[in-house]
Amino acid sequence: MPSVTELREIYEEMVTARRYEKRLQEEYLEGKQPAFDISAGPIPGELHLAAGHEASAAGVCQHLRDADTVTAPHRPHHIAISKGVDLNRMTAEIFGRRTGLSKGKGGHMHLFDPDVNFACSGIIAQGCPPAVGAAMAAKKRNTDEVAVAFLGEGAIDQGGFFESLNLASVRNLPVVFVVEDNDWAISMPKERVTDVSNGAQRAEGHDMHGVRVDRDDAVAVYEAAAEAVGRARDGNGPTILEVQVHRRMGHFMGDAEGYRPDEDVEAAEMRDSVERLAADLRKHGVDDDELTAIRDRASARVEEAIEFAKEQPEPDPEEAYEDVFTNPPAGATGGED
Ligand SMILES: Cc1ncc(C[n+]2csc(CCOP(=O)(O)OP(=O)(O)O)c2C)c(N)n1
Repeated sequence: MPSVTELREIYEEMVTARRYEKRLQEEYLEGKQPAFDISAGPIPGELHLAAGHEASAAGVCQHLRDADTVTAPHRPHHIAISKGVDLNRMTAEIFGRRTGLSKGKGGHMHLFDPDVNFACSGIIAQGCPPAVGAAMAAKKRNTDEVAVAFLGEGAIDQGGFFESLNLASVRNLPVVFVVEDNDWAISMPKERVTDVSNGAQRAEGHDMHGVRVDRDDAVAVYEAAAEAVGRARDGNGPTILEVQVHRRMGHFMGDAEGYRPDEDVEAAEMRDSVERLAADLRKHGVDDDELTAIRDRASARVEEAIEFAKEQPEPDPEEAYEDVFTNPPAGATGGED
């Protein structure tokens, strides 16, 4: 069971992530309407929000240190916040600014912060092999560092996931695969793609541990993650930890969600893990004034990051081909064939 201090920290991270995304949503919509123009406004491109997923990241990352590695998928903000990614530089990246984490060239699905060993990618399940690599490196260096790969339930039939499970298992690596099960992969409901409703069962085929937290509850996640991360840190191998979460919004901003029954959206809204944790904190004697103070602190941090991002310079067009692969390579004068 987390201490009350830890519960407060988890709550603050979850509130920060929820507030952050609310503000991103507002900024994102600027200039994009009435006809949805994805290239317009201060945040061009796609935006995948994670409202309803916060409990999984906050509960897991409470057990992690800066030196531990985390990889995240295309819905990364809550995970980045819980891992301690620099919020100002992350926001500058999302706004496409030169001082962003990837110099404004990656956008919201390509956030890299080597200071806290965080990376994400828009290619689903792509974070699994690098997490296994980081775990292998940690083991070879004789550290007790661990790696955690976050992915969605829609990504767990990808080949890279199975290859990662196999290598993690056969080498007994310190890695945890955290599957955020929100029941949807864009417009595809989970029951249409798999008969295995408990994704953690895939661990059995690889002779490793698997556990599913079937409620969107930061405390339950914290407890399951304590075991999974502890097992990895103690040299006892990998785990699949699947967590039931709820996608409170569309797959991406601008998704009209015509495929999704109203009851499903309403159910997601009813099961709010942030409110659930606030209720837990009240039971532990944390009063409303303190909860308000936590929320105010989170809001102030978010506003500071948004303001910071807006003040940052745009990248110089001449830098477009720096730090990226080019074909032919920049400066090449041509070859034989
Ligand atoms: C290899 C690959 N195939 C297809 C896509 C397109 N795609 C983007 S998100 C997504 C669904 C992801 O669902 P899930 O993993 O459950 O995550 P969620 O979006 O629900 O958080 C797909 C198929 C992709 N990004 N990468």
